[in-house]
This record gives sequence, structure tokens and C-alpha cells, in this order.
Amino acid sequence: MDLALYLEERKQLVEHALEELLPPVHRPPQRLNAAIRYSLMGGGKRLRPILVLAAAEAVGGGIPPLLPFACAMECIHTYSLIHDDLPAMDDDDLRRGRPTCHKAFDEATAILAGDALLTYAFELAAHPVAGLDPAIQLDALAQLARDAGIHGMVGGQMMDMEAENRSISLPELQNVHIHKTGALIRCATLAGARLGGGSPEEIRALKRYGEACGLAFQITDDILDEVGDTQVMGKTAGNDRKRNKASYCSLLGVAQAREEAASMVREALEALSPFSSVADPLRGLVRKLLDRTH
Ligand code: GRG
Repeated sequence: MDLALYLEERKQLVEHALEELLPPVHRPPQRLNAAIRYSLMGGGKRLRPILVLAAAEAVGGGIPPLLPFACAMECIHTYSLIHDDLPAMDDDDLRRGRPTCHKAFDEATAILAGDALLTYAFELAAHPVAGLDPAIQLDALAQLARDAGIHGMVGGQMMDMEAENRSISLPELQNVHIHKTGALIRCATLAGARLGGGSPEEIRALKRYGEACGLAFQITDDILDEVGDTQVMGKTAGNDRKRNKASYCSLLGVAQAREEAASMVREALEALSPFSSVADPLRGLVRKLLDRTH
């Protein structure tokens, strides 16, 4: 299986759908629509929407009906990056290789672009999925709200802020990661499995895969922050150290952090053991995390 080709094709599908589904720049309020498009269409790996599609494909689901939900996940992710970059949070100038939204526009516009993306995401996630029991879609939508909000990403971001400038244990750090980054990644594979029509066993397996994949992703993000290259990553390296933030690298060292990431990848692959080659894109994706450079 050609993973690079698979990822490129799915990325194109997602980007084409985003182009179609987003309000055009010429429609008022133009400045808000321009800021939204600037952040959303300015690069990014599209990991979360691709995970939705790959999980759905692993359970025999079709792609086109799921594109609005997959795009909703990218909208939520992009809003979180815009807000995370604001002066009140990480105060970053560079994102996806370009000036952050508040640098390219202004702070108030960036706040509103994030707010608008979050709410637009739920408009997209509520697009009826053809042929699917609406109760299943409602479950996926409620799960998305939980994983993006207090009990997921936003809650994790708060824990992360509270952990700055103090020493925390590895289990505490893991808890931050599970919420801040892991919840949305797990939500992607869970939603794909549900909306793709998976059996309860398949849904459980893909949820477990998403959990392990989310942790592997965050650990490799910590490693990149420590040893990565700002130019290649398109965002500023060394932020954790600068802000005196605990990370897998500060708690374990880079070598042990790599070991932990590899162990999470093994766990994710183990979760996929009931699946045939239909899950090969998911297998390839999580293996690829170990040598990612951005
Ligand atoms: C502000 C509510 C709120 C939440 C922010 C996700 C997050 C929570 C902050 C982002 C900070 C950060 C660098 C987290 C580490 C993991 C992460 C989300 C990295 C960026 O995601 P990628 O690598 O980015 O998927 P691209 O640009 O490829 O989409």
C-alpha cells in the first residue's frame, strides 16, 4: 500500500470539501471570512479529518457522506491553533509556516475567527449523513462536543496552563496530553468508526487505536519541540523549554520519550489486529508518527 499516495489523495478530498463548504471571502463579513480561510487553508497535515475517513474505510464506510464531519474536525483543530497562538496563551508568531492569524490580521479578528470556526464546525457536523440512522450521528456530534470542550481539549488546555512553571509527574502530564491533544484524535477515529457503520467491536478497537495514536502524536510533538527545526515544522521550536513547561522530554529525556512513543505505536497497532488490510492506512499513519519532522 502506498501510504504517501493515500494521504495525499485524502488530503485533497478534505481540502476540496473545505473549499466548497466554507463561506467565500467576498461574502460579508469579509475580514472574518478572510481570516478563517487564511488559517484553515494555509497548510496543515489534515490528520484529524484523514483519521475520520480512514477509520470509516476500515469498517467499510464510504467517504463522501462523511466529508462535512471530517471538515468539522479540521475546523475545531484550526480554531484551537488560532486561540493557542494568541498573546494571552502561547503568544506565537508562526503557524503552518506563516504569520499566525493575530499577526496577519489582528487579535480581535483572530478571536472571532476561532469562535466562528468552532461554531461552524457544529453546523458542518450536523449535515445529515446519507443513509445513516440520525441517532448515531447525534451520538457522534455529542461526543465531538465533549471531546472539544471542558472534558476534552479545552479542559486539557487549562490543565496545561496550570502546569506551567511547576513540576508535575508523568501521570499528570499524560492526563494533560490525553485531554489537550488526545481527545480530538480519539474522537476522529471513533466518529469514523461510528459514522462508517462499524460494529460495536470495531468501534471499540478504533477508539483504542485513536487513544494510543493521540498519545504517540503528542509525545512526538514534545520531541519535535525539543529537537525539531522551526523552518521544517512551520512553527516555533523550543517553546516548552522557553515557557518552562513540562514535557515528555523534560521528564524522561529524548531517548526515553522516543521509547514511550514507540510503545504507544505498538499499542495502536495491536488495537488494529482484528482488521485485515483495510486498516493498512491507519497502520501506516501511526507508524509514520515515529519519524515525523513536522
Ligand atoms: C486554545 C482551546 C484551545 C486549545 C488549544 C491543541 C491545542 C489546544 C493547542 C495547540 C498547541 C500544541 C502545539 C499542541 C500539541 C499538539 C498539536 C495540536 C499540534 C498541532 O497539530 P498538527 O501537527 O498541526 O496536526 P497541523 O498544522 O498539521 O494541522
